[in-house]
Amino acid sequence: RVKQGFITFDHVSFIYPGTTKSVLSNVRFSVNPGERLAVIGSTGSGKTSLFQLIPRLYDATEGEIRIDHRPTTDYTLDNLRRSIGYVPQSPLLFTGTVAENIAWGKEHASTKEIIHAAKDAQIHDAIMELDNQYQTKVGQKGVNLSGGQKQRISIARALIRNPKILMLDDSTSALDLTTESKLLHAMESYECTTLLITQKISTAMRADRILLIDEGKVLAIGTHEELLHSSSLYQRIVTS
Ligand code: DUT
Ligand code: MG
Repeated sequence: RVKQGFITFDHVSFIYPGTTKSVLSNVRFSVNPGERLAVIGSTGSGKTSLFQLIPRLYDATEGEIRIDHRPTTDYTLDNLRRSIGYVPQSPLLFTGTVAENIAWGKEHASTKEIIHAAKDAQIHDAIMELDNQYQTKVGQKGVNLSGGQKQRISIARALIRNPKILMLDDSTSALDLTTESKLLHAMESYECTTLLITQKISTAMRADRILLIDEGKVLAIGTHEELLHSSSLYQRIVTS
C-alpha cells in the first residue's frame, strides 16, 4: 500500500482566540509519509500549540496545513481525527475500565487487539498487576495511576486505531530509558508518520529528523548531524 501521512505546514501563523500574542509565526515544513520527526524547543516555544493545529483542536490564524496534499479544512473533523492518534501532554482517562479506555474511539476492539496495543505501549505488565487487570476501573472514580501509566494507556489508545499519523506530546518523559527504547521500537511496526515532542536529545536523536522551534518560529529542521552544523542553539542544547 502507498504510504500515507504526508504533512505540510504552509506559512502557518497562530494566535489563540481572544489573545494578541503570536504563538506560531510563519511556520513551514513538511514531514514525509512514515517519517519520524522529533519536535524540540524550550518551554512555551509553541510545540503543543503546533500539535493542536493538526487535528484542528484550533485553526491556524494564517496559512494552511495539508495532510496528503489536502488542506485539513477539507476533511470532515471526524475523518481527520480518525486518521490521527494524538497523545496529549496531560492525557485524560474517563471513568471506566482500563480496557474501555484503551478501546475508546475504535469500534468493536477485540480483547486481543487491546492487549496487543497495551503491550506495544509498554503498559501491559503494569495492567496485569492491577487488582482487576484490564477490568480495573480508572478515571476520576477509579484507582490512581501515575502520570506515566496514564500516558502509556493513552499511547495504547492511539496505537489501537492504527493511525496514519501518530503524535506524542512529551509522552515518554516519565519512562526509564529501557522502557522508552522498547516503546519506540514497537512503534516502528506501525508504519505511520510520527511526530514526537520531547525534552530529551537522546530521544530526538532516534528520529529521522528534528524540528527545532523557538518563540513560535522554526529555527532548524534536519538530522542531528545537520543541526549540529547549522544551528548554534542546537549545539548549545546538545552540550548543555
Ligand atoms: N498559550 C496560550 N493559550 C493556551 C495555551 C498556550 O496563550 O491555551 C501560550 C503560552 C505560550 C505559548 O502559547 O506562550 C506556547 O505554548 P505551548 O503550550 O504551545 O508551548 P510548549 O512549547 O508546548 O511548552 P511546554 O514545553 O511547556 O509544554
Ligand atoms: Mg507543551
